[in-house]
Amino acid sequence: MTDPTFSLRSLGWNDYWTAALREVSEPGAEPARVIRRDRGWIRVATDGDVRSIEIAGQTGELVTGDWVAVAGDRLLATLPRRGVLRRSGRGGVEQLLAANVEIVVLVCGLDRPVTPGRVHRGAVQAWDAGASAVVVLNKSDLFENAAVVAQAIAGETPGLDVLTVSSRTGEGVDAVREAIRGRTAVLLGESGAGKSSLLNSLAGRELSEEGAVRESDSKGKHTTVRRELFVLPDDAVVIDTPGIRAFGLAASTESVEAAFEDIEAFAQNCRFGDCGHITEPGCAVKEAIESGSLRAERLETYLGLRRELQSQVIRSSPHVRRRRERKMARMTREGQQAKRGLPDE
Ligand SMILES: Nc1nc2c(ncn2[C@@H]2O[C@H](COP(=O)(O)OP(=O)(O)OP(=O)(O)O)[C@@H](O)[C@H]2O)c(=O)[nH]1
Ligand SMILES: [Mg+2]
Ligand SMILES: [Zn+2]
Repeated sequence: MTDPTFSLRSLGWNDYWTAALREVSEPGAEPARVIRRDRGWIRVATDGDVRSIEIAGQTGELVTGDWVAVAGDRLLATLPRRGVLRRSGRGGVEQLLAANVEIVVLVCGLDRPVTPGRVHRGAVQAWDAGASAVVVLNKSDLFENAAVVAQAIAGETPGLDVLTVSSRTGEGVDAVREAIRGRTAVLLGESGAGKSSLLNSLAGRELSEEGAVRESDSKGKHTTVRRELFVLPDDAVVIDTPGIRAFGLAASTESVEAAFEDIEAFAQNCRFGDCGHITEPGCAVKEAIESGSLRAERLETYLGLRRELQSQVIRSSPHVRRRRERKMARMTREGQQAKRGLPDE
């Protein structure tokens, strides 16, 4: 099958990228967007053309969604990213998922339990990439109480829109189309959740292959095997991704904190600056739960994410571990100085 061709604008090009390209300014430099990454090759779309470019060794970090400058079939440069979606894979090794993403669509299948913790993680991943997030509860045709689940998830994830969709019947798909209009979107979610089906439903034709789920437990069969960028007719770019079974969290502590602003706000009033909100006396977060202004489940999700993040940081490398130990030592020293009323060095 031959690739369709696109204009730069339909690929997401705008003034920001024009300026970024000017910095590269090599004679003959032509902008292109990475639509697929294979071993040793990238597939790029330029203004009106699609071609493969060999990237032997030099650019291990290139991912789908990157903007590059090319000359013929030569790669000249990667334009500085506006953000990159990451996750940590096995052994805490970080993996880049997609670059220059503006909205992450967290697709959940209603034919299996929808867990707020997972939705939270996805949102944190999105925010870490400088993108917004929206939750899509797909397969509403299979489940009568979709609205109830939607309400429950919305309650657990303040600030996130939750859309109820059936990629099969097309119900609710227009709302997704509105949410991603004019932007680069990434579909994230478990295998079998219906990411490719949603993409096809948005496009009105089969762009990406769909696969059946196992009857016994609704598990997907990992039909989509690579991340690939598609251009929709109504002004949106969508990156379909393979479903991941265990998704690790590659995000900064800052973005977890941003996702839980309410808890951070209560924490300002904890007696201890480093309160863990577990058993400490004078914990304002615990008080907020007792008085009913904060839900206990939300604190649990928050503490869980923070624990996970910390253990990942520790696991990831001896270098990071040493840095962390030095930081701990410094904090302890500063704490002692504060107690003794000494000025900072
Ligand atoms: N009833 C119903 N089935 C759906 C819906 N959306 C997807 N499916 C089915 O769910 C199965 C999995 O869909 P896919 O789109 O392949 O799932 P995916 O998330 O892309 O999965 P991976 O590519 O493996 O990550 C297919 O059999 C789809 O036909 C829906 O809204 N309703
Ligand atoms: Mg798929
Ligand atoms: Zn506290």
